[in-house]
Amino acid sequence: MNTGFACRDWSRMLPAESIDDACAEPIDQLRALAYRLTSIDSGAAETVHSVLGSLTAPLELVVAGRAGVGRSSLARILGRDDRFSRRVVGAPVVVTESRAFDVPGTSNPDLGRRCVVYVVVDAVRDVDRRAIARVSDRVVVAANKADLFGPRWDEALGRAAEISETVGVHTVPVETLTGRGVEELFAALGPVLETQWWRRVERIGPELTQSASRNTAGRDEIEMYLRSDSAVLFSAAAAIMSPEIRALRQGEPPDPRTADDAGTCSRWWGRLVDESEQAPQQRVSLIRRGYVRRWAQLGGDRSAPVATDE
Ligand SMILES: Nc1nc2c(ncn2[C@@H]2O[C@H](COP(=O)(O)OP(=O)(O)OP(=O)(O)O)[C@@H](O)[C@H]2O)c(=O)[nH]1
Ligand SMILES: [Mg+2]
Repeated sequence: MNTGFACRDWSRMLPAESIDDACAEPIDQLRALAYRLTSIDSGAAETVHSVLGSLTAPLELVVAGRAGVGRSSLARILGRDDRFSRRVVGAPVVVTESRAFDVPGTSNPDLGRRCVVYVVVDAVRDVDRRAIARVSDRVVVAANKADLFGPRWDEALGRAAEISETVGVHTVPVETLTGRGVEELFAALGPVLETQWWRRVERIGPELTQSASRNTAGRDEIEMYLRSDSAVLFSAAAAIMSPEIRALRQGEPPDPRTADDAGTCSRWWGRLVDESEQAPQQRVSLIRRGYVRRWAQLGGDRSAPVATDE
């Protein structure tokens, strides 16, 4: 799904019109690495193939909630809509429905690492709050049966805003009977699915590093790849898309258009590496490294380096 809005922050590292365009070169480079490794180190080649496979594996979206809230109706609508037959950078979106939460005598379902549409009707119970909190980085709440909130859509929007306030998660009113609100739900789900996809990209560096330590024959090729602009910028784009980084980005300098801008960005993130103890350091340093690469790509003067790369 080429949602294109809200979460275009990957373009700070991989400037492009669309997420598919942004990722085409990094994915080609991974394919080229797999090809080079085939004749040298089949174990390492297999790791790269499996990393590539993870990027196009289905992204699961599970519709969850208590019994009778409209899970089946909503899963049907989402599953049938052709916006969902599109892909997130090659990964198809697959809609499933979970067992009901809060059924006496049964345990609540485990939503795993999937993206979630959590359906509530009017009352939000503790069980809903707990379930939503557990998946808060990858969920949109659907306040279904909006027709029951009142005859006017304003009332549904107001109620959804109240629910959002209570659960701390984007909440969209929907009416699965009529399809009303589904458009807005799709719009809210795009960034959630894309964010989850970028988490796959975040696994590439660690997987390849591990493979390099195991597979001696392919080690040089893998390490050379990991140092390349393509690999650094792909990982940095993934780091910048991670929800864990969001709060830290307050006051970040604007999108870099010149080498100077990129230098400013790299110094800004460099200070976070030094100063902030709570910051997810690995992501922060990846982002800083990404800006150093952008600085060089934008024509930064290498004889007066903005910052070291490692
Ligand atoms: N008024 C109203 N009723 C709805 C709406 N959406 C679903 N329903 C009704 O709610 C009931 C439950 O809908 P389902 O889609 O079966 O909900 P579910 O969560 O899958 O239910 P179980 O599988 O039985 O737990 C059905 O009678 C639907 O017709 C809606 O937008 N407005
Ligand atoms: Mg059902």
